[in-house]
Amino acid sequence: MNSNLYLVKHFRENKKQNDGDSESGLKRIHALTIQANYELRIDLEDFENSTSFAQYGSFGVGLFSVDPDEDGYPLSIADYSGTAGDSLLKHNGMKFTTKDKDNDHSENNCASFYHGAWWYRNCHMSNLNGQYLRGQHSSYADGIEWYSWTGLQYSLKFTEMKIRPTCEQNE
Ligand SMILES: [Ca+2]
Repeated sequence: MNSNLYLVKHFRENKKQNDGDSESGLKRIHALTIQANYELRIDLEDFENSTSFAQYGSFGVGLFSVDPDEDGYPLSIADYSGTAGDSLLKHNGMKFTTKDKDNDHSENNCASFYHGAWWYRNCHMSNLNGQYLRGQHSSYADGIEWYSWTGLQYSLKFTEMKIRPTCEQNE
């Protein structure tokens, strides 16, 4: 379980760096999540030190892809519970968009437009790889946003995505 957590952390760091690097992180997440049913927990913290979380009983990327890289690592996500509200189920089925790879449903590139990399639709309810804008900001949706908790003009202080298998059979 610890190694899995590490991988997700690594995944986040990759995504924070450059678009090209996100692929190796996604590749690892894919390799894990095709092996068993994984759950995802997202922890959030604002600048008043309030915390919340969103948990998803089922999470994976590229689960049905013959070539996940070619396919853009589509997100499979279901079964929300938590205190942050759900800001990710609407992204279910969406491919990962970076500034280099436009896989979203917008006529623009959502990653360029909102300064992140994510499973954008047209464009997002959450943007956890957005810019670190330190709380309330006047620009729109280009910070680290989780819509159902703090809206689209509040950039969170801390976020963390963790996954683990829901049964002990694998990994
Ligand atoms: Ca687009």
